[in-house]
Amino acid sequence: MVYNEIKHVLRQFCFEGRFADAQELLSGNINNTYRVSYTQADGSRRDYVLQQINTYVFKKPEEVMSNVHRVTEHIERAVVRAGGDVSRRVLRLIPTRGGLWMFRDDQGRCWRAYDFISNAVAYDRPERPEHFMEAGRAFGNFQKMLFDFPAEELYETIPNFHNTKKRFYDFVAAVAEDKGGRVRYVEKEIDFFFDRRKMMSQVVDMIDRGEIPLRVTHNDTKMNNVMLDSVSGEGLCVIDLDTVMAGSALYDYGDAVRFGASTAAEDEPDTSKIALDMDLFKAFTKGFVGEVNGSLTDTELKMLPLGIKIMTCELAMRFFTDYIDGDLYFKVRSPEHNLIRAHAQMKLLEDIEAKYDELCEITEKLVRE
Ligand code: GN1
Ligand code: MG
Repeated sequence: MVYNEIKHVLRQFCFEGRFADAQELLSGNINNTYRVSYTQADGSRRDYVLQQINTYVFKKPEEVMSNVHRVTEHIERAVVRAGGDVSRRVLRLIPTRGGLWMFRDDQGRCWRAYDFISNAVAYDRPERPEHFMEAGRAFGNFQKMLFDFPAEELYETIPNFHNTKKRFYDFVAAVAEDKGGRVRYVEKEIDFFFDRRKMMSQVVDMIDRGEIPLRVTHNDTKMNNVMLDSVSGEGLCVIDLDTVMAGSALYDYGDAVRFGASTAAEDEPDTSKIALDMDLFKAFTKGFVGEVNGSLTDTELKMLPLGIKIMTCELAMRFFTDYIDGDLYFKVRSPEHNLIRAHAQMKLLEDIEAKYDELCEITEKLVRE
């Protein structure tokens, strides 16, 4: 089955060896991802990642690939300078036989390929706090390696991606339009976002006033977007670079904590199981701050916990807006999936709000260490 979906694409890429096997990887919410294995002349296996880029989400896939190519090259140079292993510490694109980074098939579907990073795992949830500390180090290091990359040269692959003010207007417009006929059932949720409108816009306002800078950021820092060594657990490489563009360091930090320090999955239907795990929060913060301390400004370091609040609220509102729109953006497994996800993020946000002063105190302490 899987093979039938991708067989017309396989011969387009410079994969080495003889095709052996393909399997779909299901953890992403946006692109379709496959792991493909090739048998080498000496009998060993070499694996690649093949992805179909979601062009509803990424309207200009060539620009996505240009960003990914430039950023991975930049990181590769940094890894070489630091004497690291480039086969494991940076994503490496596989070109098409025509020498491009993307193949567009005759149905207009866009494909790209990477080397698969061997003996490494992308966890959906940290199994131990050390895993999450390593993720923090990996995302912090990712930012550090890109501090000298000119942010303004990157394309904005999804315009206004973390512009929470614009996201709020989109939410209001979706409610007014009520495409899916679902609004009358969700009045409480609507109030929830109106109550947090001011809170959500704080980072956008600080950027506009020049109080914090735009940097090259990842913008989708889920724990499963970082590969850890399967034996040592060491953070190796950040993946899923489609949304790398100019953004705020607070958002990268905040989105990672939102996802990885939650006690339950992003779509846990039983909200009583959802809270922010303080040990995981501390572990990530320690790893992240250890890398970026001295590079981020004092204001950025101080405001890190605000990033957690805003990213959680933004995603709750994005899931909710997509539910109202009739599920156009995120892949869903049931008609209520987006609403369940929104409720889960709303519960998580309430817990973050209750713990906020403590989050700020701990962060300040870790910054001073
Ligand atoms: C999407 O592609 P994936 O699953 O890593 C989304 C993120 C959300 C996330 C929530 C391009 O990420 O913004 O935080 O789902 N990516 C895009 O799980 O919208
Ligand atoms: Mg991903």
